[in-house]
Amino acid sequence: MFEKVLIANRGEVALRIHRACREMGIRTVAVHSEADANAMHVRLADEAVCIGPNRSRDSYLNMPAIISAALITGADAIHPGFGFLSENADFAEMVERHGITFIGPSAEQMRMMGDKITARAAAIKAGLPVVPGSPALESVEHAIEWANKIGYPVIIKAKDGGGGKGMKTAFNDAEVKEAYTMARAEAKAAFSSDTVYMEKYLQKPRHIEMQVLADKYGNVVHLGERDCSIQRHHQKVIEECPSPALNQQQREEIGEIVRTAIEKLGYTNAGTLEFLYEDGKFYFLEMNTRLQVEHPITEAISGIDIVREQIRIASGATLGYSQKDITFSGHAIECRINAENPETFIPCPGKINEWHAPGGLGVRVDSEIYSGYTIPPYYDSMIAKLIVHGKTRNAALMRLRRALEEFVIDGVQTTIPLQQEIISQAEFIDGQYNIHWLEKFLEKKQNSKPKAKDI
Ligand code: MV4
Repeated sequence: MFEKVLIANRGEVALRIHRACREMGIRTVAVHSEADANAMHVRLADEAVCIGPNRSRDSYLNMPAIISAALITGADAIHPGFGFLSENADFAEMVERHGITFIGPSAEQMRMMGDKITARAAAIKAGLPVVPGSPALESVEHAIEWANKIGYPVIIKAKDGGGGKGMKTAFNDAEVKEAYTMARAEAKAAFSSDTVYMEKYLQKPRHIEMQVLADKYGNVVHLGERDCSIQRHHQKVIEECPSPALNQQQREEIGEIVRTAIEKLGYTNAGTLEFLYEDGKFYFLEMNTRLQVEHPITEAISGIDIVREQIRIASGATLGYSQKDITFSGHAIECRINAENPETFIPCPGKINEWHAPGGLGVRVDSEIYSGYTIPPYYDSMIAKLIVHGKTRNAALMRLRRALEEFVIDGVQTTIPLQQEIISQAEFIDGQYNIHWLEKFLEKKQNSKPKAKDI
């Protein structure tokens, strides 16, 4: 097992990784920007190294600085967390070249899944149900030809896409022409490549993802699904598991399909397969080759510490259990609490005057925040994750309502009022929502507000 792990991240996930390491008797090295010198994970880590100025590209994305910090402190492994360098295959390769273990899949696997076109091809080969789609589109004519082969509506996506950038829908030939040009231009601006491809556009799907764990010896398990359909502008707001849309048979079926696909792919460490789910069918979209923000809800219902498993797998340990040993109990829901105005979503960094996190049975709060902490303006606005677990979905919902009510955050605005509103809506309570539900709800709210001329 590793003796010392460097945590190449900040915020709550840095603390999450520190906690897993300490429980395994592993020492930790925190790396931080100048703005994060007083962060909780820096205080708790056994050692800390300042790796650069405030901007992410000068610090948390600064590969030579991070690898130097690992070499100087004698760390044997690096955990990248999520965001930043977590899905950067070049970084994983560079880490390994310096004799340090990258806690994650191989650079080769990361590269294959990072390119949406090769990921789709690999998924098809591995037997996953994939949305009907095209190879790389060579021209407008080629795009129109494929749109007619697939059938309208279609969506054009960037091969290196993420967060919805470079994504355009089209409902007829004329729209394909425009969507193709726009998608390429957006992809070129946002990513290094302007290569785009096409898929059948699903109009009212849910976003359901599957968590997997795989060791280096071909042992693979899935840890069930998470329903992440409650989102706005590609930012998840509430996640839950199990999905209210699936029954036990569907869950076991997709679980086994995913498990054998991961076996065939030879993928290792933790990963998440994203699907759209519509009319009882799953459609693979892409795979995330990292730990995800919402991993704690899976931990709640499976009892498995996913970060601990990532570290064990990277160190060469065997999983030590198989699918039949995994049992799920109850229901879990997570709220991502952001320091933002709950109506405009404008980030609200600043000083936390008072902080009281909820507690009690079935309540977990993952956060780096403490009273007197100042949220720097340079990074993501997520400041806490509230995770509740109950025997049934209704019990989890009641517990979430209670925990949100108990939360005291004074000094900055947060998304808590919005989350309280969402969980009191009939559609949410009934589990009847798709990926568009939250944005439609917010639109309705905006339209029902009195306008200046009406007052
Ligand atoms: C889609 C889709 C409908 N049909 N693909 C958005 C981000 C990227 N990861 C994939 N996305 C979508 N791909 C097909 N063929 C709808 C979306 C989509 C979406 C997906 C998951 C969660 C929220 C979403 C919000 C808008 C669009």
